[in-house]
Amino acid sequence: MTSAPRIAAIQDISGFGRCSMTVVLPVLSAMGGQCCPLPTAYLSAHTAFPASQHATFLDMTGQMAGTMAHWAELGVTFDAIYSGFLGSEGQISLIEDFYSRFRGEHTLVLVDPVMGDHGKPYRTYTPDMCARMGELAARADVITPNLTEAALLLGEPYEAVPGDEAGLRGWLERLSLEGRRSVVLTGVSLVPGQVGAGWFDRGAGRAGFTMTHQEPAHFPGTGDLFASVVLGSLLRGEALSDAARLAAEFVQRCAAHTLALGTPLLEGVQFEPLLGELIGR
Ligand code: PXL
Repeated sequence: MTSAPRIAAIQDISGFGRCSMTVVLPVLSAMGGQCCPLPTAYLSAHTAFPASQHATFLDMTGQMAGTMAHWAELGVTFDAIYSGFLGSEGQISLIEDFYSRFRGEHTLVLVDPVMGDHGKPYRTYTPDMCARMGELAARADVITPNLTEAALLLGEPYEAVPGDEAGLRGWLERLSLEGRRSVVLTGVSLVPGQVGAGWFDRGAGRAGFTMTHQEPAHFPGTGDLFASVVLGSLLRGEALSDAARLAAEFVQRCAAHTLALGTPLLEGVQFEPLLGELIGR
């Protein structure tokens, strides 16, 4: 009996604004995975929308331990455990418990250490929470930080982000924790007009870069789209460098498509019409 790779998706659900669970689920399904959602929080909309007295945030920490116990009772096993935006610091200990129960010899643990962007932490991420995120990420097989998150993980100021290839290779190696984990660093730009990712593959013991055309806009949720494609690709047995290239190119095409359609940037990229490109490759 062969079945689709099964992924525990530990993410928030944002009701409006494509990001986290509403991106992770369709992308991983299109790529042939079976996603089991473990929601961390329900928000009326992602936090990049302007603050509003009507914005809701339902912390779902209270559901997590019971869900894990039920899944353990059902004998569920996972090929991957993928976490992203977290609702509270307490959830990090619960994810560590999740690893203790469900991380098998062949389970791929991907931590997208979602903490901030453009040099600033998201408004719900306290310094203590960022420190704990670093501890969680230390246990991952693969991490997918953006440059802001990479600086936070390395304890460097954002201004220290290297602008050249040699400096970025140095950061990739430091982020790999002496080659113990693989890294895909997003939002990297080496030449004007191009953006992409730097990667360190712990299996191959080497680093490299994949670049695409830089679209003239920034959309929330593209980090989640990127990390989901990387995971889907790795679960199909593709190399990390190929996974990074597929993700960078797919995100670029979704951004270009969305810009052509002209919908509001805060709604995220319109990946839906392009999902077919990810199926059965
Ligand atoms: O894409 C990261 C993300 C996920 N979930 C929520 C967010 C953000 C980024 O702003 O607000 C709720």
